[in-house]
Amino acid sequence: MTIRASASARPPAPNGAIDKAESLALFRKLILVRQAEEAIRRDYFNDEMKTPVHLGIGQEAIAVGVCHVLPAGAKTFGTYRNHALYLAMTGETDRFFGELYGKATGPGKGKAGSMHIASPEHGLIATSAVVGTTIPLAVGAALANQYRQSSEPVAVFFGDGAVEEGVFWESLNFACLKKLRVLFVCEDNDLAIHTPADQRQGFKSLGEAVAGFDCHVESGDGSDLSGVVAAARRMLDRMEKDSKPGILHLTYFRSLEHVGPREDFDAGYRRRPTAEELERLDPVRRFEQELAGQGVSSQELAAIKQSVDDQIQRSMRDAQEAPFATAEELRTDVWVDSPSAVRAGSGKSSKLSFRRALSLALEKEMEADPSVFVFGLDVPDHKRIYGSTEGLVEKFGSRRCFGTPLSEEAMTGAALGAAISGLRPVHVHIRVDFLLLAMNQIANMISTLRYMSGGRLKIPLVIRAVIGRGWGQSAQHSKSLQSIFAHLPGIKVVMPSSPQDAYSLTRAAIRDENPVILLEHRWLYDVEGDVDESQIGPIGVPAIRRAGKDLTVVATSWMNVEAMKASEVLAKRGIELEIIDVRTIAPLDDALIIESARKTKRCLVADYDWEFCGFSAELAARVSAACFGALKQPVERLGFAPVPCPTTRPLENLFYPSAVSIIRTAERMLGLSETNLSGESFYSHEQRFKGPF
Ligand SMILES: Cc1ncc(C[n+]2csc(CCOP(=O)(O)OP(=O)(O)O)c2C)c(N)n1
Ligand SMILES: [Mg+2]
Repeated sequence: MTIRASASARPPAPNGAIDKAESLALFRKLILVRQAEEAIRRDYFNDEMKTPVHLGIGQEAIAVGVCHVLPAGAKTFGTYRNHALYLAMTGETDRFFGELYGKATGPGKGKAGSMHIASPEHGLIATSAVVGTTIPLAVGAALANQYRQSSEPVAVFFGDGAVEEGVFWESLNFACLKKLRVLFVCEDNDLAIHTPADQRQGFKSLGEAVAGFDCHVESGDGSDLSGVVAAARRMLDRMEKDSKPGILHLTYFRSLEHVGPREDFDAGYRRRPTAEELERLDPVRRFEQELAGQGVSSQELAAIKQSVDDQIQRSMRDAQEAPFATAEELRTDVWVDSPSAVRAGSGKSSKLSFRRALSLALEKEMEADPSVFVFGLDVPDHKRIYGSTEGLVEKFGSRRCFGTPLSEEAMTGAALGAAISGLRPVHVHIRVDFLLLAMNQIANMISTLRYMSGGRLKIPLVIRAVIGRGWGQSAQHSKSLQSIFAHLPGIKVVMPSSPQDAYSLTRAAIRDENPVILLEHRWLYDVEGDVDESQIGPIGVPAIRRAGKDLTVVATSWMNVEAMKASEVLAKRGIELEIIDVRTIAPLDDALIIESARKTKRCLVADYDWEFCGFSAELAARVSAACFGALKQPVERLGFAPVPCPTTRPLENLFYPSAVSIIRTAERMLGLSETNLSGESFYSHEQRFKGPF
């Protein structure tokens, strides 16, 4: 599917040297990058290009040289300093300048700008303004290649600053462990913004620092284009023969300020280079000299420069005149618009536990689609995430069901990389709390990538995470965080509360073309219920768990169990609660809830999360606005106490909202006296739930 103009189908000359025709092709790419960036510099002060530009003048040879030798169709990933990579991979300037001027003609329709520009159809899959963030995506893309038994490499470009990020080491570790063909290209200018490496790094060189990893390593001069080409070729050869990651560590000198069009040698953080250094470290001058040595005339070079300049000027003019995205474009490209998978049940059902419903859903989807795989920390061990991944490794093998290192960010990035490479990963976490370590990937990448790609990328990725409770789970093993995840655009957040939903919504989540986070309450795992195995979905629709006329109780996750118990108690007094299970937190379809609140004229939101800035506030606001005249009193909310979850049971029981708090709130809302609860046996899962955890 690649249309990469720069792909080199040419084999190297027999002695490994670059012949004249290849040199001229390389020169054209090099000069395209240089002249495009010089043009940006000149035009930037006109204030029409409203995007931060991280220019890479002096750095061009690295992307140009490496991309030149990548096989056609190979995927690449980059950073915010990505103009060279974009132009080397695409060879085109129309869409490039369209994006820089923020126009609808850009590959991201102006939603990406310079820092996030990419062109997946040319093999540049994603770039990112957050340092190190695309590194695990490349690992995921390489995992997808290995999964499909392809030996194609994936290249990721990053600066010397990125090797200080944990995600670099996590990604390298996993790539080495799995022997993935990832080419890690470190573009080293010794600076991260204005701070030199010796003030940031506790190691002498990257080569020494990675010495213990099972990968190929080579360092070189990134200003020397033919040297870069040769080194990249050597590295790809080694990776082809001995399947392992490769690290290409290339030094270079960048002449301009960190961001923007100016020189800043007088700013005090670095010295002005000498004329000799400038000559030696400028890849264009250096390559021109080499070409002269090969007998290329200055007229030939001038002709190439002129033709490149014509291309750039034309593209800039067109981009300046191109339209901006229309207002409708603001809200497009968040979701893949295809409807969520839905299949009606057959009416036949059998009793299953919530945990078995989960494992069966995974099994069915893995059977149905070979691109589905399930992975995560401890997924295939003997406990199998409380049995929810039972049987998968036996049935599908370790290619499709495997454990991971403790690397939440990198593994989430890898899942994303695999998803945008056409696989359907299901990434499992034994606690929601640990997802916070993956928040960079979730909030900065999974949530944004489709939008910034102008709708080109889709992310069929499922993240399953367990909500812990009881037995001293306390502050760091008990979060649910649906409000936080739902706050991020582009991510579906689903909270099944019955075995049927655990089954049907998991199957639908795996079939969804959008990223879905499934939050599963640990106590629900033992709940048994009828499951119709034919039913898939629906994601995005709440369910009435109990019909009633007096008060609408809208519940999430475990709060459905508490609400049902409350309804049994109140029914004895003739009070009928209508209980609605939200099921899908985002995107929220509130129609059923609003209809119910209009009918009962009272609404209580019982959310399994904190109240402050929480989902319950969102729902209360919506119901209040939609049912303003119909409500007999303000919407009420129940949620966690505004403290971290305590360990000791007496305090923990006060922390969580419960059937009792629902009953007391309902009584107050309905103007009833307090029911005597002394004869009631409240279902306490605590009594059934035995440690050690
Ligand atoms: C995770 C993260 N932290 C901080 C920043 C702010 N920042 C932007 S660029 C940069 C320096 C990165 O240096 P390097 O990786 O060497 O790339 P270079 O700019 O030299 O190309 C920093 C710290 C960021 N974008 N992302
Ligand atoms: Mg740097």
